This record gives sequence, C-alpha cells and structure tokens, in this order.
Amino acid sequence: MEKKASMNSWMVQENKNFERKEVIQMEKREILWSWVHIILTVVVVVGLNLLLIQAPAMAAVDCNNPSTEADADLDGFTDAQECIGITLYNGSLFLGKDSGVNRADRLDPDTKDLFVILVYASPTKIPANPLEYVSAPQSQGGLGIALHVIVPEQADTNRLVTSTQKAVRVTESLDDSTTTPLGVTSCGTPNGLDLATVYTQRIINHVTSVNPSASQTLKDTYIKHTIAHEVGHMVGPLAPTYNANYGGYHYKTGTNVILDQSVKYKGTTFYIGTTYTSADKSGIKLK
Ligand SMILES: [Ca+2]
Ligand SMILES: [Ca+2]
Ligand SMILES: [Zn+2]
Repeated sequence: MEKKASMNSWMVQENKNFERKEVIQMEKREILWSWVHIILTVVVVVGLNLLLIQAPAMAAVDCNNPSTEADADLDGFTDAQECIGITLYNGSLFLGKDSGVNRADRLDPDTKDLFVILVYASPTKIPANPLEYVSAPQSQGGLGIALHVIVPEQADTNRLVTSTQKAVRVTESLDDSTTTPLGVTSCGTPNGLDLATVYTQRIINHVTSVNPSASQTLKDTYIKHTIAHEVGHMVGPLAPTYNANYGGYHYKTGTNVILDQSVKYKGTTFYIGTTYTSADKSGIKLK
C-alpha cells in the first residue's frame, strides 16, 4: 500500500510534469502563432496601404471617354462634368480637366471639388485667403478639397450649381448686439440645410476683450478658424463623431484643432487650431 501510494504519488508528479511541459509547449505554440499573426497583420496592413496609396493613380478617370453617370471622386459631379466643365446658374462656364488650366480654376474627376458661396458683409472683416485652412493639402492639416469661391448669382437660390449638387454658403455677419455665438451652421453635407454664419465683429470683440493688444494676424486667424470650423460641419459633418459632452460634432476644447468645441485661451493667450484631424480627413462627405 505504501509503495502503491508512493507509486501513485510519483505518477501524479509525473503527470504534473507532463502537464507543465504541455503548458510550456502550448505557450511556445502560442508565441509562434502570435508571431505568425503579427507578420500576417503587417503584410496585410502594408499591402492595404500600398493599395490605398496607389488607388488614386489606378482610378484616374480617362477624360477621352468619361462616364456621364460615374462620380469617381464622390464629390457630386460626374466624371463627364469634371472633364468637360459645367455651366453655372448665371450662364458662366466653369472649366473641366480638358481645359488644361490650373487645378484651382477647374474641376477634376480624380479629386474632390466644392463650390463655396462667400457672402461678405460691408465693410468686410474677412481676411485674404479665407478658406486657406480648408483647401490646404491633407499633409498640411487641410481637407485637400479644391474649393471654388463663387458669387451667389452663380448658384440658384437653393445653392444648386448643377441639378444635383449644391455649393456651401458662408455668410458674414457684423451683428455684435450679443457676444455669442461666434459662428453657426447646421451639420450635414453641402446638399443639406447648411447655411453658415460667421460673426466676424463678435470674434474681433472677443479677442480684444481677452487681449486688448491682440494683433490683426491673431484676429484674422480666429476668423479663418471659424470659417473652417463651420465649413467642416457642412462636409461630413465633421468632426465625424457626435459627442454631446462637447456640444455635438466637436472635439474637446483644448485639442487645438479646427473642430474643437471652442477656442481655448488662457490669460491673454489664444490657442487657435488651424488643422483638421485624420478622422476629419477620412470623414469628408460631399453628397
Ligand atoms: Ca466627381
Ligand atoms: Ca472632382
Ligand atoms: Zn461647431
């Protein structure tokens, strides 16, 4: 009995050792599989990135035979419209890729275009190059959309520039009978109910109240930030994620991007975001 007990004890011990070895082998297998998984993941991610990087070149529209239905860059203008050009509401022609003029002055079937109606107040407080932060290349923090500023008469009263695609409109207001808001719009795509207003005089008053010796450049930056903020709400909407804690389609104040809920200031220093996030760049929706 005693021996048997001892034998049993040995067998148990041996089984335990076996189990332990088995565990070690499982761990080895798991480590091996983890490595295989990591390597496969890297291969897939690199492959996808290469595909994405090459996608625009591969998808380039042939303007010798453009489709009157397809909209390769999803900006609301067909490939044919973007190759040939479109006639705006007042009869003026807006050129297409066929014209060969500078990209800024024409449509292009391979990259996004957006018409913007800027309604200036008199006297306007909007600085030069008001849409700079929106049209900047994505590598520089912009949305990389080719923006075409038109006058109200070049669209119909519903902002249509073709039978299906609308311009966005940003109206300047000098109203400073109250201090807020500094800008408003409804959120959506250009084809939604999106009439943005930017209260330039309120912005200037706000900046001056925080810092009486604020530079003109700072005021201009704040105005351009606000225009870019409201336009962002109309091309997605951006920010793409609704967050009630931050007043809707916004990032937390102090993130220092264009779509922060508000511009942060501390003492007399302003922190004005002039870039969009990568989530914004991939959330662009024009129709
Ligand atoms: Ca298009
Ligand atoms: Ca386009
Ligand atoms: Zn907002």
